[in-house]
Amino acid sequence: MICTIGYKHTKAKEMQMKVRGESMKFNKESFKSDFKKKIENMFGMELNDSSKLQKYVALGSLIKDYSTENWIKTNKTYKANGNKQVYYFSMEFLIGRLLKSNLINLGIEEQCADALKELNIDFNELEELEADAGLGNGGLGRLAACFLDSMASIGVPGHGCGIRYRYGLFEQKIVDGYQVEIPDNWLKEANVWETRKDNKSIIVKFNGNIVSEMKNGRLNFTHENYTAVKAVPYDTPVIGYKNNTVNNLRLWSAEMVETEEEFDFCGFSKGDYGRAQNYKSSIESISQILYPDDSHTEGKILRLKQQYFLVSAGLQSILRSYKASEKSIHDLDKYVSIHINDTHPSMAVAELMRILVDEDELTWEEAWRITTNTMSYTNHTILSEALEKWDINIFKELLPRVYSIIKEIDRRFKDEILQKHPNNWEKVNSMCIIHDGKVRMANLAIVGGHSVNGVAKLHTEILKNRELADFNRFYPNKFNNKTNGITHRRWLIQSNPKLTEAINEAIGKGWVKEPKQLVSLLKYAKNEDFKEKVYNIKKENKEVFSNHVAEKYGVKIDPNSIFDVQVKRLHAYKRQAMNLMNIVHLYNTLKENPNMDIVPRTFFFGAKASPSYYLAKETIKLINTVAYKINNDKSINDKIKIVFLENYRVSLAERIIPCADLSEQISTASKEASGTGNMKFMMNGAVTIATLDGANVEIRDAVGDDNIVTFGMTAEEVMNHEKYGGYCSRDYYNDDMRIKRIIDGIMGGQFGGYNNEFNNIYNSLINYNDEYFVLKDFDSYVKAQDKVNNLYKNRSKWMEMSITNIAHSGIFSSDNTIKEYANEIWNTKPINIK
Ligand code: 26Q
Repeated sequence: MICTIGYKHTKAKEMQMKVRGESMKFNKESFKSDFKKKIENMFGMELNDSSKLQKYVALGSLIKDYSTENWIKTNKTYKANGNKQVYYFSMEFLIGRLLKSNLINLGIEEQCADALKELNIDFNELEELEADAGLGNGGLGRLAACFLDSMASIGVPGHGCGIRYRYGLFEQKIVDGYQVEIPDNWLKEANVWETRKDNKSIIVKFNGNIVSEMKNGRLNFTHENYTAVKAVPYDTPVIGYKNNTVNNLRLWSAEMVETEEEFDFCGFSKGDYGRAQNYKSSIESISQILYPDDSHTEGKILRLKQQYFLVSAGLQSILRSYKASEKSIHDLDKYVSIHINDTHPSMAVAELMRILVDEDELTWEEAWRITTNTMSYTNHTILSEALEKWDINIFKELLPRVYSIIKEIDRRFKDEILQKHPNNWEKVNSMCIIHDGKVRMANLAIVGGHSVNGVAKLHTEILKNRELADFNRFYPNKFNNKTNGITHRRWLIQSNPKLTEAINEAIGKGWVKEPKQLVSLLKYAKNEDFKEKVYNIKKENKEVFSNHVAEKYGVKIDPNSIFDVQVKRLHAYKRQAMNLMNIVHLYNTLKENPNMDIVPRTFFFGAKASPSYYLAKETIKLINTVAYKINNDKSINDKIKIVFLENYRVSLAERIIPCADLSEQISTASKEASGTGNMKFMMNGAVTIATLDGANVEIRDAVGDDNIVTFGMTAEEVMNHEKYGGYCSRDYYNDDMRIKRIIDGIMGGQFGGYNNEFNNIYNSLINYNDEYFVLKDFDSYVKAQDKVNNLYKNRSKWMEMSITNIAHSGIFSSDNTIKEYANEIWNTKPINIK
């Protein structure tokens, strides 16, 4: 369905005033009439004749209308006041759905739901029609989305800049236990939130060659014979929470240049139309798909094209509007901050240099001052296989001018190193940008900006003291920590309305604007009535979800069982396999002793595996294989069940997290930079079973040892083993009868599966010496799980833990994180939109 959005709706202006209570009050009646008119205008029919999809589209479009006036006003205010603007450059924005969160942020959710009810429309049904905007892989992409929500809600002038992928992260189907990937056609229906801005298109240039010539004593560079790609922006309003602020998310789509004018500009003559047509599909492919990988860098040319496409379109567009303001280009860093989300957009450093030097004719030194003051970079990983490196030959050919600029940055940087450390080539090799035939993107991002931050205290310490220690010594003031956060609006208010209400009744609503106030809930952590209330809310949530599981998966689960949840991308370091080993161990024990006194448990997994990551896919198959056997084994009296949740995504996270009793955060210490799921679970009253990794450490510090169950090696121990050896996983297999039985059982067909089906898992655990210390941590994990079982038996104690977790979760609101970014990195202040 194609949808045209006529947002110049005079009614919208009126409504905007009503929403803000400026003249008449927003009320159900006016909303109903707006809604009916919207259906008539968009579809030429009456409400009663419209389909559910049409109702959803009209509703979304109406809500967008309500935000339009403030969107314009916000923009105008920023321009008039000359406020510093932040641009968050990210290859991923994992947004999910916007209908409900926009209603909540506009403060009209209840009235709209009531009004729809009166019209006999089920709001929840319409909500389900919105496709998740799955333009991200996992944590990094979701963080970008939480940050947008927080920037707008605090009033920080901050905007997203990304790619409008035609297909988001693949849809996962489980067929016979295997993951099958289906293209995510999220734009099949209408995307009601976006506005295409043709008139703001940008030309991005690839390939070709560079000609240099002396002009007025200055060497000028011209790009010739390039391939031109038109970048067309699609803007989505980012609505702040009841504060009139509407920021912008600008996503770029790659298109073929079409008009004769554009065509000439691109260096084709008219007769070349045929040749040019051949480029069409290759050009459009740039914004066609999101790379479904969250840790390996494959070095694919198309990915490099995507990165430059984003960076060049984004920067050109920012500079175009900056120049229109008539401010001096020399002051750019006073008015603009560009934040680089991991190394993926780190070419922004070189691209800004190119624009300032080649187009604005600044000196190299002045351009460098501006660039480094403008750019800042967040590192999200220490996994070496995830550090981006591009082959110089690929780079040179695709981006000749950008490559020569990187070479010059690198040359000057090497000089600087040698000046500080004469003849120290080891230092040069460790820090320089171009090395061993590759461009090291992290090095470019570190050298080219004024700030490098990690995403949790532990992670930042590891960066400073180990992975990037040379850089930290070289730039002692550049490195800093910004612990991740999550938006409590989506992850509590929106996804768990009953818990929200209980909190409001107990401590009032102050926490909504100031999430740290949740700590007042501590007063209720020992209050038996409140515990009972929170317990019952969790139980109701679990009941609803149990019905869904019965319907969708045909598995009957007990809402009174412990809901033990591990949902996140599938990766060896996240150790879903260890979770599964514990389940198999429990099963083996139960088979021997069916009357064993354990609280019934339902183990939930949800995870997508990168399509080329065989070990991860095999792990999914193993989980499903074990699940099938255990779920159908009557002899264990339904004590344990396993549910693999298909197609884990933002909207599914919103449903399962409020049901969780236990949050599984069991990565090998030092490997998970932060984690953000851990924070979402905690905020919804789950107790965490965790290694001391990423932000788990900060969660432990906040709630205290009595309110979290930790186990396993420390990061220090892991890193020492990595450095000095001394671990032999085969010994654990031979010496621990539980481990031997589990692995032999799986490999010997105890659960089914064809011969050698789980060889990759076996090899990684035994023959390749278990890189992620699964067997080494197994015993302490089993003990921790046993502790959970005992704790849960004491409901009063458990609920005290649960409430204590909710109470301390306020510090993990991304509002706090964004305030720190704004103060300490971007040097920008929140603005009040009247
Ligand atoms: C790179 C090159 C080619 C293709 C794909 C990629 C790629 C894409 C996505 C590499 C990495 C990612 C995503 C990484 C990610 O999500 N990291 C997570 O970031 C979270 C937010 O900071 C942290 O909480 C998690 O700990 C971290 O794993």
